[in-house]
Amino acid sequence: MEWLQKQRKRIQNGLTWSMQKSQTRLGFYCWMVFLLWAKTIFAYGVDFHWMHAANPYQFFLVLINPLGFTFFVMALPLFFKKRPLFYGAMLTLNALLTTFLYLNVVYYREFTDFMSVNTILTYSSVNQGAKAGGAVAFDYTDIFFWVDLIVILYLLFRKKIKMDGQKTKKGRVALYLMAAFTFMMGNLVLADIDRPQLLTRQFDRVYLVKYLGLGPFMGLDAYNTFTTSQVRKAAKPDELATVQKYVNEHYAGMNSTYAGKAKGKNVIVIHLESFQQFSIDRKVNGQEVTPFLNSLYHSKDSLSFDNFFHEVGQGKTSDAENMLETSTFGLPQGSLFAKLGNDQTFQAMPAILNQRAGYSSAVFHGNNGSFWNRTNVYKNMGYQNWISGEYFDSTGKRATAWGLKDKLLFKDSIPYLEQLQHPFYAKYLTVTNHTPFELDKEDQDPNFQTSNSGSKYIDNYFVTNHYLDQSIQEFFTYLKKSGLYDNTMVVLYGDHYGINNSENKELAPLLGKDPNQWTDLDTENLQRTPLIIHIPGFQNGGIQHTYGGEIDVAPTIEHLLGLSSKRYIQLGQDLLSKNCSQLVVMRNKDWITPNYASISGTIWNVKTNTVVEKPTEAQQKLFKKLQAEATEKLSVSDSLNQKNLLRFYHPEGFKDVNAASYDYSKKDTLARLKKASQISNSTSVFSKNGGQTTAGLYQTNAPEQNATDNASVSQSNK
Ligand code: GP9
Ligand code: MN
Repeated sequence: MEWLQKQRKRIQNGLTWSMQKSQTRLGFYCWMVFLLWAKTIFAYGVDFHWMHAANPYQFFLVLINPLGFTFFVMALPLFFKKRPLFYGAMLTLNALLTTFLYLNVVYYREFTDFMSVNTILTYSSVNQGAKAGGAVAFDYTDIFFWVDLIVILYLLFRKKIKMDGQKTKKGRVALYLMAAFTFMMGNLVLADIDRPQLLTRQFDRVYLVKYLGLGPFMGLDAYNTFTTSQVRKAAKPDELATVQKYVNEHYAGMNSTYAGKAKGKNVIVIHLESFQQFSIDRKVNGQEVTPFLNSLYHSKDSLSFDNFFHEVGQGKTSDAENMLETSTFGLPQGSLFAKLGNDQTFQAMPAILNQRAGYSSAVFHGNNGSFWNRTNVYKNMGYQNWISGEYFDSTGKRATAWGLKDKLLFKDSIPYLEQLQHPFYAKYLTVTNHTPFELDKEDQDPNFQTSNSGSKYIDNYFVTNHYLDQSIQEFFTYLKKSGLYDNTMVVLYGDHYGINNSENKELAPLLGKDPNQWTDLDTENLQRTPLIIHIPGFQNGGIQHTYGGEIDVAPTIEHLLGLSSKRYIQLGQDLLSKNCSQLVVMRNKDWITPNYASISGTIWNVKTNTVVEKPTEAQQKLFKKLQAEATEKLSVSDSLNQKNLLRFYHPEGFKDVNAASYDYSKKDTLARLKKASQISNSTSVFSKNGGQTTAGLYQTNAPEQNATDNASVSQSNK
């Protein structure tokens, strides 16, 4: 009893104290900031799952990030002299910021993503507005967002909070604003320590909110949207003519030895995260790091490339994806997916293959759907299914920091893969071989002993390489058992480097090189990633030495499928074509050919690994020409993408993709796949297997496999 009274007294004292404090304008201002901060943190925790903050440092940033912005915005009414104006503006701003927060809460519940300026402006077209509206998920805890406003209004009305007539001095308000701004900048610096290049790369809306808060994210997004829309507004249809001319002049044609050799087959693209060519055929402690990939690489059924380069910029994985899907480059800065992906017109592989040859399509990936803005981009590319991290059980040891472990991704994807109608175009984005290449002991092969290089990245890298290799092998075993293998072309490629230049000293001896003799060309040579196009039964494969890059994959695949790429705006060339130029252009304007390379303006002789010190006149002319070609290729791509010129281009037989017609929610996807499998001429593996799942055929030695209770389409089909 006594205790209760004590507590009551305490609460009363607290209330009196806060009432006193709120009687001044400064006190009222602080209270407002505190309330908005508390509401934001509440939303962060309850609805946004702390934006997947992974360590105390990130949690700290999450806790402080609403402060700078809120202090800044709420200080503005302090400039007002009149009492009603000051209090009115304070309440209005609180209501506006709360509405903004609350809209994001509701949106996030449906889409696991934050609203961008674009989603607000084009809500109905991009995100199936009607459906989204119908699906709005309210929760009883939502009252928390509004209760403070009601209470304050009541207290003001009952004069429990008296309106302070004393105006705050202008200089003082300016000081508050400056302090708040400095706080925001400090926040940015702290964020950049944990996630360098946060602003330039702009990975993901969830990341930006985690590090900077909702307000600054919205400001940044508004700025991006504005600059992009300015560039696009200025663009004219005839600018497309320059691009078209370039494409016509550079079309390399098909090679009849290979054209159509995979016609009608399913296509599975396996994106080997951070996997570099030097790991192929690499032995560590006398043991192959990736024995299965090596066997694919050397198979007679594979067209394998040993001079294939990644060409990504800051958009890393997303740039690689963009190149493979569209045969155009990423942007000079940042990620095209993140910056332009919301409303970009794509004429990409899933739509092309669907419209030309009736392919269904899906992407499988174990990370959040929103990462790299994939959910919006995939809709604009015409992907029918986006099976992202939200579909899988990624709890406990089933995931690394980058999402579901590869062995589990492949296994848990089967209930969806087996439902796809044939032919299909499916993409798997692996993640376990991602820096820092950490893998739980239980997942490591006890029979594989990694290097002892002096760099933990390199030693870890081989471990995750080996894990990736095993996961691919398990997947291939399933493909064979399920019968998918024989009618499927599998394209495997490494998206970009995994080992940073800072590790080259430790890497050199493993590659049989002297670290002291390491050159810039050696670094450039490391930018090779594997490209293996495996066509079961082909028998006419072998290792191709053609120089090429990620930009060239789409036309190569199209031609293998017997579809000419000539009518599309694609900047790459079929790597199997006899006319392939073999000039590989990097995103930073460097380039490499079978004979020469330009690295930061210095020309290297590729064959001798030396700088071309005194070029002959003919050489000078050649280098100038090659540089001009490289620069032109990039600028054509940038003009095309930044101005969104494809919206003016209508290739023969190509219908614009309607992003609004795709729904990636798990519920809708399950229903859609199930429905397709029920029609009498269904061609899915599931249907061919007599309406039975083939998931039981999948074998993995992943120790976490049984911890899953994934809802499978197959089960819901029974
Ligand atoms: C995340 C994965 C990694 O989903 O694709 O992207 P990256 O960091 O390699 O660009
Ligand atoms: Mn990547």
